[in-house]
Amino acid sequence: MKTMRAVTVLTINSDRETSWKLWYKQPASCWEEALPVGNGRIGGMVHGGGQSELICLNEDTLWSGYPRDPQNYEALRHLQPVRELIFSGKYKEAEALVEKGMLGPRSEAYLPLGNLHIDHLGIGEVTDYERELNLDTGMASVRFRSGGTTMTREVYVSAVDQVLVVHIYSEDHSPLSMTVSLDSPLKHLTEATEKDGYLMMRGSCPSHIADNHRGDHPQSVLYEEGRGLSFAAQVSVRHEAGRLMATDDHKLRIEDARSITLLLAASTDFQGYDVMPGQGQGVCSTPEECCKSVMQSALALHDADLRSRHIEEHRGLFRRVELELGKDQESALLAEDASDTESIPVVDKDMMALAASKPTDERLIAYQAGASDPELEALYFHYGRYLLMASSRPGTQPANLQGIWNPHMQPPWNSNYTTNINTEMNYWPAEVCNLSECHEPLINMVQEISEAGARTARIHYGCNGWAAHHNVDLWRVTTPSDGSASWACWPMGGVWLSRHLWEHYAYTLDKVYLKETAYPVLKGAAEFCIDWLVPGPDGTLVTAPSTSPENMFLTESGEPCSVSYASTMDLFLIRELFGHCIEAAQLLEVDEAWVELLKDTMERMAEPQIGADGRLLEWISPYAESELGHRHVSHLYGLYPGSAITPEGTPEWAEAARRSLDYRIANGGGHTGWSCAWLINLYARLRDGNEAYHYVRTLLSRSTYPNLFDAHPPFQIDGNFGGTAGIAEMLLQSHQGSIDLLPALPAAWSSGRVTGLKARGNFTVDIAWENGMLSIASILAAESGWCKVSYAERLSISSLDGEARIDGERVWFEAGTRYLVKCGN
Ligand code: FUC
Repeated sequence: MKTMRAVTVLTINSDRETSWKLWYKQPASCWEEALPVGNGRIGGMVHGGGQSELICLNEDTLWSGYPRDPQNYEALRHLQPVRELIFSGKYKEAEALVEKGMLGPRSEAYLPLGNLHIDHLGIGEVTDYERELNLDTGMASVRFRSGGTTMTREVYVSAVDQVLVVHIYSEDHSPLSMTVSLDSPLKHLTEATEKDGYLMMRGSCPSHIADNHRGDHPQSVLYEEGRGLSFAAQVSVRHEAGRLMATDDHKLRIEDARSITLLLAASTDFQGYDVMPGQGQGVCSTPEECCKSVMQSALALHDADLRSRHIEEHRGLFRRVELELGKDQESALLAEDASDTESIPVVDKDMMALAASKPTDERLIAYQAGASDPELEALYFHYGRYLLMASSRPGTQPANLQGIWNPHMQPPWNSNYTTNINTEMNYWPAEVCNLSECHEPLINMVQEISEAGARTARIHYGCNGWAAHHNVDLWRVTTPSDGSASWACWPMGGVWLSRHLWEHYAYTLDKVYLKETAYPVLKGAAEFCIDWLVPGPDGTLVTAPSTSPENMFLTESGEPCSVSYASTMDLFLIRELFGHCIEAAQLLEVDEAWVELLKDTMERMAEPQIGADGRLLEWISPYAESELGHRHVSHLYGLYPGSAITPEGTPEWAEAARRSLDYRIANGGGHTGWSCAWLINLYARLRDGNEAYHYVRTLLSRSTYPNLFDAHPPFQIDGNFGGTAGIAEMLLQSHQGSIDLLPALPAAWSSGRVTGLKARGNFTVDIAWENGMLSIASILAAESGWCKVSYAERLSISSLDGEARIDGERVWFEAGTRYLVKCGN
């Protein structure tokens, strides 16, 4: 590497109006066609009907249940017998004993808040209909002609002012008349108040939602006085001209207004995972009071102010990243000319407009039929970022299985936090896609389950530290769920989640956060693991009982079984956690003796194995698998999201991982949305851009609803987030202590550019490429330090004003200085 002449990077100037929009020519005919809006706390699914609008509503603390003690005080009685059965090869008996004596209750469920209905009065035929979701403004809108005028409805949820806003107006101020109402599948009462022009819905949540898949539970939705959350939603109407009245059926009726703005506030009395509903010391005494106080502040703002405050805040996050995936080879040309100025390419607006000229659902259908549409792929990437912003913001609950959008009283898998892949996948894009603050709700939840999980570690397993299992809910349940050991018997939930606390540090380098927030949690998770590891049959330290999430092997007698010891995933997870703890302790200069204990434990631990056929084994022995194409690929954790396996550092393991992956897929693997999204990331880590791209295509064409929500099926949001992370991982990696540019660029994206991605070490990275080769990259460091930059070819690197300090393969990055990277000497 050597230096090159000074250059200037031009600002990228893409046409956001066309590139960041989902749009349709007809209203949603079902929930999976409606468009999501949200501020991390309040969610809406906008159906966009012409005469009647339906917005399905959510509030992120609206769950069934209450703080209860889910610990199974009998579990520990069975631990030693289970281990003895396992170590004597009696896996089936061990599994039966786990299921009989060591499990706990199911998690509670995330519930819908209700529906906002807007029914226009006196509207005739609707023509020239269009609706859209503009990712750049965070607004859904509907526009159509009726009765000689054009009507528009805009919907957004403001993170600044904590209200959902619906603004309705007609082009020529033709009079608007409509009724507005609220309802809910939960127990509720609605009141319409004419004087101040508002609706108030008050309701209560069930104390428990039971699994009723087989339809055999006569009381699967249980209400108990004093044992469920209370909630309220308030809609206030602001209208220009006209009249407002309350109707006998608890609606508001507005007649002949020039424009109408509806503001919706929502709240529950949730005040902490361990606080009994109604007994907290919150800012407001009731959910209704909360709504009123939020509403009062919002009503003090003019419509235009509410709108601009929302858009400004939204864009502050959304516009950090841009992406173009070579929609047209020529348009992505590096604008290099004879002058001394070099630039990252400017978007060709005409091409963009052409790509976006088809409605999103039609584009998706064409894509499913094999059309190439890299702009749709870029839109999908941005949609994942949008969805994270809309479902996870500082101070809110983390994104659950459905983000924050759920219309069901008994949602699939309780719409909970499933931590054996799904919850973590939701946050894979958070750091790399420059939405670090959206990671915060997950980090808070992990802190809380580290408190709750200390009891589980002690009561279930007699261990120090803290443990969580595969399901977590609003009440921070950390015990195993009921059901099959294949999912329930997995005390590694806390270990995987702890990775996210480390990653947040690795990207931000925030040492105060590391010391005060991350390290205590990581340490507690590691303390549990130290106690959980026991000598196995050959004397190495192993986990027992151990499962490989949801998969089963065949016992000698051919029976499917999930329980054995030292599953490959456990070994990768624990080693990685110990590694993070060692690094953190050394950075913070604490716990020297404990670091030695971790190192010694790692040396004594069992190692993942490679089988005779060259595949990375999923279990400690080469058992036959009961489902060859199982959707989970837990044993490949070390390849992604972990970084123990890399083609450069551990080529044998990388080859073994690839063989496992190929085999899994050849037998039908990757068949759910999230499973497919995982494959993108895994192949990206194997630096196989074309295979990774194959699964981008599969995800979009096979596992995506018309509103671009991920289809497990049914709707589950993890695939959206995993897909977004996978696209980023194809363009930039930083898990090996270096900034790796275009590590898995597929032939299909031969030219393009991305700006604003983050690399570990708090670097912001822009990359442009042409004909499959790096054209130019720009790297901006937030902190000064040495870092390697790598690419398939030799690179030259210089700061904008000249020289760069180079030491072997490393470059000195001066904080705040932009460095340019090009191919060549
Ligand atoms: C795990 C997966 C399922 C589903 C559920 C929410 O149990 O195996 O496919 O995603 O979580």
